[in-house]
Amino acid sequence: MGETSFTPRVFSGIQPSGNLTLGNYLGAVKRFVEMQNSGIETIYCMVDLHAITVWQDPDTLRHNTRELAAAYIACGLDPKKSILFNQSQVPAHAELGWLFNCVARLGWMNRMTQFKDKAGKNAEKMSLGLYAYPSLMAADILIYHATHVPVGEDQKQHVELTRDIAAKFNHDFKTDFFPEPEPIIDGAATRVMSLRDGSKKMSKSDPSDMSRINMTDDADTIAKKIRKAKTDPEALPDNLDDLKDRPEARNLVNIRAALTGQTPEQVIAEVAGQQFGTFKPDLVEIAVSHLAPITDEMNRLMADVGEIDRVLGDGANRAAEIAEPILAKTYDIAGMIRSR
Ligand code: AQP
Repeated sequence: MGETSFTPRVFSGIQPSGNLTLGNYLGAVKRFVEMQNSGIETIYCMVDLHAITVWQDPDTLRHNTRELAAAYIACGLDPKKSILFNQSQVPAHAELGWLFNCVARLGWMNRMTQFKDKAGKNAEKMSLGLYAYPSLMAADILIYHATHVPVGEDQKQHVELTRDIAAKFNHDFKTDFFPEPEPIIDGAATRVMSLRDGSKKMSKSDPSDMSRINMTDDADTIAKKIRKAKTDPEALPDNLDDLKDRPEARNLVNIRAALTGQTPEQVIAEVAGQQFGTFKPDLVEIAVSHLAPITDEMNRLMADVGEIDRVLGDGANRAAEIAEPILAKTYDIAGMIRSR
């Protein structure tokens, strides 16, 4: 990790906007666990305020937030080592988000590709919150003075915008109060693609359930989805360059590499010459043996939602202890009187 004068601290979050996918797991949660286990201070959030930038049924949102918490823990996040909580329980996120709405420029927001992807041709009908999403994300990170943000490839632009917001705040108020955090994007699966279309990323909100593997899928469902994953009739080559124009094949190689802890180069050396009729059943076995214990543990944890809520409440208290003094200082820098 790069040099900074701030104490290293990791923050990241995931939206409880649907089933956690294999993409979220390999691109984000698996990396969250590695960072936690490296001994650095880690804060991980279920970003429910971000989820409501598109419609969420309230009961489903509650369920998805708890299920995401269960997934975090089942994947190896330990509430004693990492701070785990849902965003709306720490109001400082929304408060700093408002201040940052007044720092970020419209032109910056207009360049955000995620808004364009999600809004498509319907930008006029989208919520104002979806447009301002990156500004709240900057607040999520900077309210903890986080220095490192593990994310998948698709979130790189938002972390870069966070750096721009920190730099502009520091410049406007002649301070060095906020760090400029670094995105941490590495590993074999920084962008897991849809199983149905190698040009689209795997996503919780894709209308096709066959496009993704959910962390709640059972072994038969995982097998069916991998068996039906779009591929091509060619055998696998002996080097990655030859997969350049075969995005679906490259995606499955990357998934196998991320699940086994190998590099894609090592995988291709192992599977060179295989047809998908051989490669896919092996991948099913690898995926099921890796994911089944996580799914079982999630189901066990979800049987006691009271305990999950207790973990989230405890995490929120610990998060607020860090966030509140940073918010108070930010208000002070910006000239707001705090006399209560
Ligand atoms: N396909 C992916 N491959 C690798 N990483 C991914 N991430 C998301 N999709 C992939 C990473 O997961 C983290 C959480 O993402 P999020 O919930 O904040 O929102 P997102 O990036 O918009 O993810 P989804 O699954 O596509 O959610 P919806 O459909 O609700 O928008 C981030 O670190 C992200 O990079």
